[in-house]
Amino acid sequence: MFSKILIANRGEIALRIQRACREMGIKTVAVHSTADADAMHVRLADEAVCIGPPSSRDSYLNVAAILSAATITGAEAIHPGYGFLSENADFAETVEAHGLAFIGPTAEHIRTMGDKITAKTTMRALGVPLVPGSDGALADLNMARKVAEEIGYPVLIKAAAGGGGRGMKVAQTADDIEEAWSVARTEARAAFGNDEVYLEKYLDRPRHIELQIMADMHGNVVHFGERDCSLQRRHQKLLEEAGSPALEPAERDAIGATATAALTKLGYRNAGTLEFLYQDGQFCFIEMNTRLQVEHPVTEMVCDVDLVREQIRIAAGEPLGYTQSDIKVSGHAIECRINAENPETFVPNPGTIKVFHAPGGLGVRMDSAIYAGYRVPPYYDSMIAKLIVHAPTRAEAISRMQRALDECVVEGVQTVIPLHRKILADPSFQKGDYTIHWLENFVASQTPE
Ligand code: MV4
Repeated sequence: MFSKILIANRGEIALRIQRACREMGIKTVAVHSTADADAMHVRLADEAVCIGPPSSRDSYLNVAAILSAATITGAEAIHPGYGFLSENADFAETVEAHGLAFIGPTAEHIRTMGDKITAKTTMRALGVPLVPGSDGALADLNMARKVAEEIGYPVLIKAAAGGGGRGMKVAQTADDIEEAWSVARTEARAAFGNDEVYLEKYLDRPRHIELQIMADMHGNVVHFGERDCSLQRRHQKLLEEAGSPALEPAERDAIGATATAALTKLGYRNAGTLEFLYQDGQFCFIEMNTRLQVEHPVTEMVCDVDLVREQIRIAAGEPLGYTQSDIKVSGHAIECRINAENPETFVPNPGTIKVFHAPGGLGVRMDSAIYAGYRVPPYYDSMIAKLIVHAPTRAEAISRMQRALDECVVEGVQTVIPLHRKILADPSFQKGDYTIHWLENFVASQTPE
């Protein structure tokens, strides 16, 4: 097992990883920008190294500075957290070339899944169900027309280098295809420097359901059930649940068996998430995330597992030590992301936290790196806390989350807590009756001109 790990991240996820390390008797190295000198992840680490100025590009994305910090502190492994360098194949490769363990998949698997076309081609060959669409990249507009005619409109043109909704255009009818083709390509070239695009049947009211996978380096692959992440606005998730209110346990078992068989054949290792669109009882794979995700705690709560501990054990070469039948999904978990934003306009609202009181009690977990007096810097993501609850049933989890939000006090910056209260009180949310479009419509209905 490692004796020292460098955590190449900040905020709540840096603390989350430190907690796992501490329980495993592993020393931690924090890295930080000058803007984060007073951050909790710096205070609580065994050692801390300043790696650059506030801009992420010069600090949390500064590969040379991070590797130097690992070398001078004698760290044996690097955990990238989420965001920043977590899905950068070149970084993973460089870390390993320096003789350190990258706590994540191989650079090759990160690269494969980073290209959405290669990801789909790979998953198709492994028997994972996909959205009907082009078999690989579109060579030209004529090919786009031909595939669209075959599968039927509406269709969606997506960037191979995409993800997060950028470089994506719908064509409702054949009249729109030329425009969608050229706009998607132009956006993709501008955003990613790669104008390769592909085409899919447009699903009009799907849910976003993702499956948590964990694979060791000895050929063992398991899944920890699904998360429903449909409640998002402009591709920013706001509230996530495990399990999905739309799934029967038998559907989970079936897609889980397909996914674990596929990743076993692929030789995948460490944590991964398969993203599906789920509509009319069908799962359609769209993308794979090769990192630990923000919303991993809801899975931890229902499966009673420490996913970061598992990642670290796997990276150190340990076998999983259990099989799929040992994993039970029990009860229901909900996560509310607490962002320092105006709850109506979503404009970030950095500033000093004047008062902070974290909720507690049975089945309540608050993952956060804020404290009273902490200054939320303007340079990074606006998420300042994740409030997670676990209860025997979904209805009880909703009540528990409402109670926990009532206990939560954050003064000094605006937060999205008032929006969470409204969502949790809404009858269609309470029925679990929502798609990926629900939140945008809900927000619009709450703010009449
Ligand atoms: C889709 C889709 C409908 N049909 N693909 C958006 C981001 C990218 N990860 C995939 N996305 C979508 N792909 C087909 N064939 C709708 C979306 C989509 C979406 C997906 C998941 C969560 C939120 C979303 C919001 C808008 C659109």
